[in-house]
Amino acid sequence: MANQLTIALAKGRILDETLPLLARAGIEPADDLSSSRKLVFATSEPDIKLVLIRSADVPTYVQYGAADIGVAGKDVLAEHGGDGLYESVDLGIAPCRMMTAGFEGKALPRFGLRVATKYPRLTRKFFLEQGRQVELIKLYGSMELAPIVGLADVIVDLVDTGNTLRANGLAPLQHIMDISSRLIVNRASLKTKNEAVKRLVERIEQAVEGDD
Ligand code: PRT
Ligand code: MG
Repeated sequence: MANQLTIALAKGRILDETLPLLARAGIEPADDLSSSRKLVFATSEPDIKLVLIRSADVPTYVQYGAADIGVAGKDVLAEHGGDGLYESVDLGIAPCRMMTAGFEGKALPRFGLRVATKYPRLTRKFFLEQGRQVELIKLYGSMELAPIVGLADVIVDLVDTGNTLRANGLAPLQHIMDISSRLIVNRASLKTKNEAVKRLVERIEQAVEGDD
């Protein structure tokens, strides 16, 4: 239906900050998202539904139009590459930094540096721009463990307070990029559902602006 919109939301920390924002935009889920096992939720708006998926899957759902709109971290978006997506508002949600990290003061090999990360594409690009070819080790979580057990020389991970690195005897080394969550829109929906999409994006924009 031309005016039915689906919003893809990531479970976890982004969701906790997105729900109040959506509520301010007048969109409230019909059930309690945190206690329900459902994946699709009706909302207070008859034409808007929510799907709840893993953070790294949000760009893919929106790219293929399975969701018209989504909320995802810039880290996940940049790693995905952004095909088929229009990146709209910076929601300012879940801010952090993408950094390289490792043991402070430890000499690193000039060649064959081993880097463990959840973000292979961004990591390769970052080191290539520095003229370094690295050996990438793809992990799905707990990157901090890799240097400790000798799996990698350094990691590329997100840093907020720095507590996780410190607790594991590691330090942030190089800043790669600032991260926050963004509203993304399927490029085809922007055309086929232009009015409805525009209205929804504007409501969310206003909710962000009224945030302070
Ligand atoms: O659980 P799943 O694998 O599905 O996804 P996920 O673990 O990526 O989801 P979740 O809920 O953790 O949310 C991830 C998104 O939140 C990321 O894509 C970022 O855009 C955003 N975000 C913001 C963060 C952090 N801050 C953050 N600090 N995601 C993860 N962290 C982790 C970091 O990886 C490290 O382990 O927190 C630890 C560091 O925090 P500090 O405060 O100790 O420095
Ligand atoms: Mg997690």
